[in-house]
Amino acid sequence: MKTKLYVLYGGKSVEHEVSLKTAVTVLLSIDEARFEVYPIYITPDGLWCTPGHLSKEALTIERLIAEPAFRDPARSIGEILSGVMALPGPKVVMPLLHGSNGEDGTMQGLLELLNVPYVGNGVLSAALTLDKAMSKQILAQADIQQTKYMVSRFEEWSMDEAAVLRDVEHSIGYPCYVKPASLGSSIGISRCMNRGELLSGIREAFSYDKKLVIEREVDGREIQVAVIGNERPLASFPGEFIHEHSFFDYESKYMDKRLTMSIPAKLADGLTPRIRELAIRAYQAHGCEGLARVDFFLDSEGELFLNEINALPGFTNFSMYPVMWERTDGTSYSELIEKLIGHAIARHKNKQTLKYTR
Ligand code: G1L
Repeated sequence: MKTKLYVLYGGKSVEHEVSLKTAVTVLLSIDEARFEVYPIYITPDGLWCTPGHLSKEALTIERLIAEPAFRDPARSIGEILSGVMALPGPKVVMPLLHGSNGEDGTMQGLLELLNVPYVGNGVLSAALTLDKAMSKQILAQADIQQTKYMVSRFEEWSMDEAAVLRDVEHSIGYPCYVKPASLGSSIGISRCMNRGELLSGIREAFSYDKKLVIEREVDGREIQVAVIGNERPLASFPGEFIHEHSFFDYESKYMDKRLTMSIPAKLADGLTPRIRELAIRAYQAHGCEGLARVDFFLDSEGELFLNEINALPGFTNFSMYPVMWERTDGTSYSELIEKLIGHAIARHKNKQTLKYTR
């Protein structure tokens, strides 16, 4: 019996469109001889649509969001998923969702409760990697070098703005970046060169989140590593993302055509194995499973700083993560998806062997 693959996409998120694009790419690359594919669309309002089987020939972004079957928002998430899970045969879920209703561990929690295998990180690592402040604590604990940073909460900001500004200037300095702690994309992020910019940057960021991280800029190269696996993760060759501007915004971040990738990145002797090992250490420190992309800065003195770990990296066929694997060991996009599904099923199977009674 073919494995039923449920692909969750769309979602109540600023990255709705990115998710649609990703879903089309993923769906087109699935081997229909091995999987029976059921797309499940989540509308921008967060309504779940009834899954309908869709063959590749019929697939476009327009169809994915306009097909009447997918336009029929069912009554509840529970109803849809419990219906789906009651069907016979092996199943796996692939959540292609970004933002606070999918990437932060809540969707993973729902799938755990349903006891169905799902691709990607579990509850803990999904939640930890989404929260930049938590992630920085984990990295500090693991002794992995990061740029200078501080965390600011809205409560303290609203009590004494001037004190927070002084604190940033004293312990971080300029140029610095102000970021909402828990948004996946570049939304709400500002680069600040002086007090005026810092003030408006902090106000802007607080409109997205009650918690911010403020980081010292590292002037250097951006090096990324793709990591895959559960207990024994593997790291790809480092890749370098070369971009024209000193800061890329939400727009350009996902414009595949503007990306210039150098893989393997040209690095001094000994640095490549060090970066790959650091990426795996960061991955394990967060308890990651399935996959993550680990991003570094390399400054002009050759110092390496871990920038962030991304549990849901860009995942179209032009994105860094799949391309890094292709260049590392020849894994194609569709093979990569099958590997990830394999890790999802292995993790699930492994968990079934645990005892829950004394
Ligand atoms: F399913 C995977 F492989 F775990 C997976 C899921 C989601 C990989 C990458 C992504 N990425 C995204 O969903 C996205 C944030 C790029 C689009 Cl919404």
